[in-house]
This record gives sequence, C-alpha cells and structure tokens, in this order.
Amino acid sequence: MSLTAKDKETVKAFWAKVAPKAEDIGQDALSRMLVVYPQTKTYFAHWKDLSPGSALVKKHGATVMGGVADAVAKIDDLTSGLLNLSELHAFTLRVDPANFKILAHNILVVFAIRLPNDFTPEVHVAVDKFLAAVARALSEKYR
Ligand code: HNI
Repeated sequence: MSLTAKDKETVKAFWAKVAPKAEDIGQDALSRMLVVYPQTKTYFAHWKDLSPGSALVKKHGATVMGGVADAVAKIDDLTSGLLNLSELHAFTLRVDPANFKILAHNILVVFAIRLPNDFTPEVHVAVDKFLAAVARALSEKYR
C-alpha cells in the first residue's frame, strides 16, 4: 500500500489546514491515547502528570506533531527520512511499534473532530495511508 502522487498532494494540502492548529491537535491526540489505551502510559511513567491537557502532555503533543510535520516534508522517502526517529524509538525509548498505529488512530480521530469540513472521505483515506506509512517507517529499525 504505497502513497500515490494524488495521496501525497492531498496530505500536503490538508497539512496546510492542520499546521496552525497542530499543537492543539497533538495534545488532544496524545491525551486521548493515554486515556483510551492506558497501556501507553508506561512509556511516560517519568512524567509528573499524565492527565489530559497537562503541561507535559501539551509539550509532547507539539513535539509529536513536529515529527509528523517533518514526515510530511519527507513524504517521498519516509523510510530514510525517519530513520533517526525510528532508531530513537527502537533502541533508546524501546516503544513497542504496535503503539504507532494506536497514536495514528488517535490523530485521525482528532482531525475528524477539529477539521470536520476539511477531513473529507478522500482526505481520510490519504491521511490514513500516510500515517500508516509513517508507522511503518518508524518501525524500520526494529527489523
Ligand atoms: Ni514518540 C519522543 C515523534 C509515536 C513515545 N517522539 C519523540 C520525539 C519525537 C517523536 C519527534 C522527540 C525526539 C527527540 O527528542 O529527539 N513519536 C513521534 C511520532 C510518532 C511517535 C512522529 C508517531 C506518529 N512515541 C510514539 C508512541 C509512543 C512514543 C506511539 C509511545 C506510546 N516518543 C515517545 C517517548 C518519547 C518520544 C516516551 C520521549 C519523551 C520524553 O519526554 O521523555
């Protein structure tokens, strides 16, 4: 399942709508992940407060969306573009790669809630494929 040229254009155009709200979207998606999939909290056990919208959740939500923005910029070669980030998650953070899909799902949920007019069925398909490709690229160093 690779991204077509049309998918890439759709993702980039949608990202222009996301960018001004990226921090809010990131903290919402991360907050939801931690509540709905509490097993993900183990990776953030060193944070003081894991409740929705806490200072660290906000900060890290922005960091993650920065990573996704970087992936949009590297959409033509995600595997090599995200290699360092993959290495970090695999060897240093030791995040189970199954969690990348969980976070991707939460990001999609928040896109649908916050950008209901822009998140059309066509955008949904393209962005779902893109986030799946990001999850695959982040999983690269686990192989
Ligand atoms: Ni993730 C740190 C991007 C999914 C757990 N993560 C980062 C950083 C970026 C990033 C960028 C900061 C790197 C640095 O300091 O150089 N993470 C992403 C992206 C995704 C993702 C783009 C998927 C879309 N990370 C996940 C998931 C988990 C996760 C699913 C665990 C459930 N990430 C972490 C942890 C850190 C982290 C833990 C370190 C945070 C800290 O502050 O200690």
